[in-house]
Amino acid sequence: MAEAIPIIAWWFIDKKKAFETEQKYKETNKRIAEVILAQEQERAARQEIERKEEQERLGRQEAESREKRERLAREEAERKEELERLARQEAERKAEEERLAREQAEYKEEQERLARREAENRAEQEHLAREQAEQREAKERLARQEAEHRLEQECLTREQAERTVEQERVARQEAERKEEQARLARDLAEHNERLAQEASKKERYERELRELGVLPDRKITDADIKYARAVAGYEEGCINIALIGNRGTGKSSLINSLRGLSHTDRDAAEVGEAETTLRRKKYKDKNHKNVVWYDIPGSGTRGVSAFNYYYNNDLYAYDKIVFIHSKILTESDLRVLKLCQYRGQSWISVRSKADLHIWNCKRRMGISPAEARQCYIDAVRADTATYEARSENSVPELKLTVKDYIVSDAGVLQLVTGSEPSDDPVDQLIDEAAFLEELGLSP
Ligand SMILES: Nc1nc2c(ncn2[C@@H]2O[C@H](COP(=O)(O)OP(=O)(O)O)[C@@H](O)[C@H]2O)c(=O)[nH]1
Ligand SMILES: [Mg+2]
Repeated sequence: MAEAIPIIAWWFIDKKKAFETEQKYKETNKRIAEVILAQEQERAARQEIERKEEQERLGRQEAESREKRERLAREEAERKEELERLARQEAERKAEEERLAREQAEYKEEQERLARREAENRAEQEHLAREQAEQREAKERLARQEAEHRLEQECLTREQAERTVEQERVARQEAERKEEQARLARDLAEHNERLAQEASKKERYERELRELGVLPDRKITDADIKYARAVAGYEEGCINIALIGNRGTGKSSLINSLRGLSHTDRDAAEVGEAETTLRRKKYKDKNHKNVVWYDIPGSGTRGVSAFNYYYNNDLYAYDKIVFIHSKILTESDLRVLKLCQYRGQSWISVRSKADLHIWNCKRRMGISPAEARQCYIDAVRADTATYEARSENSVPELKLTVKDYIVSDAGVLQLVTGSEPSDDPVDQLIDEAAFLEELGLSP
């Protein structure tokens, strides 16, 4: 309770203070209201003055306003006019602007069109440039391709040419090889042919030699020759000439004529059909001191080989053999001559008794002596031609070239002694001069 007393005291104090404050406040408000009222009256009086001044001012203002309104009306009219003008101007300006805008738009459009054209042109140009570039590129590519192609072609051509050259070289080599082979084959064939020819020739040669009677074991030695010469009375430094031929062919008669002797001369050889001596006889020659004559009877016969006849009669001993015959040469006769040739011995063939044969010819054929002479010469020449034909198959070494000297003992004697020639064609000389020349006895 003690505590509640101060609180109530405080509460009364407070209440008193509030009351006093409110009283103060009411008095203030009353004074304020009085002041405000005085002020309000004063303000109303002032407002009345002001209202009168205002009315006056308003009257003035009204006049000014009227004046102003008239002025404004005027101004309004002017302004309207001005506005209209401006509107017109505006309209014109707008029209102008529109026109300008249109022009601008057109211009713009034109510009755009031009720009488009330009762009199109540019695009076109670019396109063209691209196309040109492409074309150029294509051209360059083509040119490159062409160059490559040309290069390739050149390369191919070169290769082709090289191939051709190579082929030609190979062909040439092949041809040369073939030619070489052919040449070798030819050489071989020729060689073989030569060998065959040589073999055949050797065979022929050996056969011919066999036919002649020349055998490998039968050789004529130097000693044989020396002995035969000693037996025959061979004279060194002279030409020792043997006349061979069958009996009765005229050997003895011809030796007499060659020595310049007639049959009746003391030194003359015995002549005649009856002469049967088979011995060899030697005759010296007074007219030709370097010649010695030998009369060798008989000749090769059918049963005796040429070699045997040649060997048996020591024919190898003489420097020259004169084969006398008065008819065509037989095979045996030719073999004897071949043997002389084989031995490298000098020989000649003489057809004797020309006068006798011509006279016989004249008588047998009933022709003139001159005709008979020519007829006989032709017949002998024809015979001579057959000798070569008959030895045609002989090897070259044994081929005979027979020159038959047609002579008569009288003709030879006439030449050797230098006696008068006969007018009778039967006795006229034929080969006598050539015969003597061949013997080295030219007058
Ligand atoms: N008409 C003629 N007869 C000749 C000739 N040669 C030789 N006779 C003859 O022929 C024969 C024989 O001659 P001969 O010389 O003894 O021959 P040989 O045996 O070879 O010696 C003889 O009667 C000769 O008179 C000639 O040239 N003319
Ligand atoms: Mg005789």
